[in-house]
Amino acid sequence: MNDIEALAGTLDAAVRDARAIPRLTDKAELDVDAAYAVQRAVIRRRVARHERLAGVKMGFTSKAKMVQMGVHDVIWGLLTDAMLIESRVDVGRLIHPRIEPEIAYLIGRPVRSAADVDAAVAGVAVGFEVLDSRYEDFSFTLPDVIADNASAAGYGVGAWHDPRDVANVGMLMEIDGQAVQAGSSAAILGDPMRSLRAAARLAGQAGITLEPGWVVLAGAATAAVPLPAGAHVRVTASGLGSVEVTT
Ligand code: OOG
Ligand code: MG
Repeated sequence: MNDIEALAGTLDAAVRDARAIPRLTDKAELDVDAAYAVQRAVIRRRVARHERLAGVKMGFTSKAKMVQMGVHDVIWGLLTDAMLIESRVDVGRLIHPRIEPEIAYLIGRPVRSAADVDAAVAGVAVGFEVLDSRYEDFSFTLPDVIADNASAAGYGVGAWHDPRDVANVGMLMEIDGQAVQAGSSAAILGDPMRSLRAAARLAGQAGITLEPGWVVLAGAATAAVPLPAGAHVRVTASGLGSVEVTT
């Protein structure tokens, strides 16, 4: 087994056991390219367990997230169907979950490069992402978080709307009726469409086609907050309605 597979196995076990591990970079030398190779190997393990690829998530596309996590480059990861949250998520199976508000795009036609993507958008929705870093203290370097599939744990989307300009819509996240984060979609690279184009470019460069039915999460507009058990979370984006999840 080479290092990439061994590191992927460590991360995959951390997900399945819901147990935090030390950062990979504490022991291994890991550059960004190797980190994406580990991420792909983690995903291959999930696919081997019959999970299906369901989309792409972008990370650190807003200042709020970069500042919160101390990481200053845009990253991406892959979503699988097993990560989709319909209305409830069992946080007992996660290590130290957080939740954040997202703008989600629905892909309607195969996208092989950024040039294809504008015409391929079939819908836009408000969404949320549940994050769960597999690292102790939710603390990592850039290669660590890339290898860990950008902390992806789960995601949910509200009703799809016809493609429209969402460059600057107000976003609100409430837990048990209390506002915990508020912001604008403009925090996402000035316009979440820019993040979608970046997703198409990065996936294309990696030889991954965005398939019809896939979801692209453009990245959180605000910092993430801890997601406790017994919580009711609502994320609203003006003009896009809201999406709710209980724990
Ligand atoms: C990494 C994932 C970042 C986003 O929307 O910016 C992300 C993390 O914060 O643990 O999903
Ligand atoms: Mg996110």
